[in-house]
Amino acid sequence: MDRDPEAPACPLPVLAPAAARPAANCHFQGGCGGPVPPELPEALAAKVRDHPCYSEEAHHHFARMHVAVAPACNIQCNYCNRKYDCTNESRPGVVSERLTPDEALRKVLAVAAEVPELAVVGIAGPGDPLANPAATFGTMEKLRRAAPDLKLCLSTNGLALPDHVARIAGLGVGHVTVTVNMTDPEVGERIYPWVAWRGRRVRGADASRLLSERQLEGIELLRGEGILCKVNSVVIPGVNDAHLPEVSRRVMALGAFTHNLMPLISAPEHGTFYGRTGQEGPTRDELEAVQARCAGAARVMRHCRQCRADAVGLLGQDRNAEFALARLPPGPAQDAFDVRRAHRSGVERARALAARARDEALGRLSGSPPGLSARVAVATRGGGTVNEHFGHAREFQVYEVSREGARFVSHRRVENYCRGGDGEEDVLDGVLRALSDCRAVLVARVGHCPRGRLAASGIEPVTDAAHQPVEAAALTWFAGFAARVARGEASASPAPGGPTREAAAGVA
Ligand code: CLF
Ligand code: SF4
Repeated sequence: MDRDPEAPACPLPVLAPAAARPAANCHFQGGCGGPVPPELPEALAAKVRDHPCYSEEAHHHFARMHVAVAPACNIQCNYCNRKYDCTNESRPGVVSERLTPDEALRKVLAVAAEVPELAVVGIAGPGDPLANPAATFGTMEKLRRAAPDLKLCLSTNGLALPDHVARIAGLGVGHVTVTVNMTDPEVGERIYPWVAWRGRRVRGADASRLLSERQLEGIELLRGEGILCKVNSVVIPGVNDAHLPEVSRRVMALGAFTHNLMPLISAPEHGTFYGRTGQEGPTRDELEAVQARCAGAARVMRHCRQCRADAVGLLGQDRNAEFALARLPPGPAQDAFDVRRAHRSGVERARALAARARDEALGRLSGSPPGLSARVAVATRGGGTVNEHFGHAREFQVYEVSREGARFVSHRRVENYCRGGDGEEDVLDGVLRALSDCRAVLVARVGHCPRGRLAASGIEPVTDAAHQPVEAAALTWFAGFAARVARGEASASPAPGGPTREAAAGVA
């Protein structure tokens, strides 16, 4: 089987965060408070340039889809209950329908024909892909033949990873995520009740020790094959939050590319152990604090949407319902390679314009105070511009802006305020809570009523930046804000309002 043409021919270097220089398309890829990581070697930059999960910038332009061909799992996590037919769910392990490899191929080609942004096909469940190797690799072989330009991606708990790295490499899979919640078995005992190993169940600290050894071995083997590895960790307050910086250090030393710290999603109705026992996820502040501590050792991912194992579309979207099996054409759709190629060319033109606009905006900020910063929310539905109406937004992207640049902080999922012409006050209250740490919200349009409520809450509604590139728009607003602070017309301190656990999980 051919290798991914973009895969580097030699093993990946370990990226040491020290001695860093800014990356070409992002001023802050090191994340909150952490050192700026080194500029990516060219081979690595090429591998993440159109992967929406491995590059925050790319997630404005490129889509992923998951095919749910892997139902079984070989471990039990206390935050997981794999069940079906709950289309409002967005927890890992939850899907609406399982697919066979042939059905997965039909679905991918149907999506590719309709979604020119599609760049990556991942297998992420609903169980563990490597506990279902026949279905996982059978699907990947079909996809590799039918649509060789699509990147293949895999997400695994890592228990079986060392056994499969050679096959993963042989299929040209360029990106593998390993979920690593601990490297200390005593921490692991509180997350994993058992793992299945060679026909028996291993329990207690032995289970976590075995799992951790296999995960770390797998990560190191991936580096040896030149495969980019992202490590996902679920932040579980009081269980592993204090331990995760150590996890970051270990996995980065073994060659992981980035560390994705995700909030635990837990509620009694999910039927999970944590849900039943009242274990809560982190608040927004708690999550950001863990991300900041890990940013000392790792390139931290902050734009994860914790997608379902059957998600389709840009990361902020899920278009899976449009492509349910019953709605697909009976035969394979005609592949749309030319459409995807045209989209990629358009993205490169948009990127060049955005970079120029950003640099010009930064140039105008050179006189602003070095310690001043502010958070800004942006309504966008993709394409890297401010292009969403306030009332239609189902999420806002939050940036921390200063004279150094605009750094992505997190997304805030909300209910859309505008329902058929009328806005609902309780929904608007939720949006205001979700944006409570922001000084401005950049939108394409906003109605009279929410405009007043936003302003009264200390959040400036801004429509001047409609259809402008996001970073340049945020920096331009910040230039005006800095001038107002200098004249004593605005306060430099952040907006009042506290974060909530729901906001940390992306729910307003
Ligand atoms: Fe899927 Fe994961 Fe590949 Fe992305 S998701 S297998 S790396 S293509 Fe992405 Fe979804 Fe977060 Fe995963 S937003 S849950 S990080
Ligand atoms: Fe669920 Fe994934 Fe954990 Fe398996 S590895 S129990 S599918 S969350």
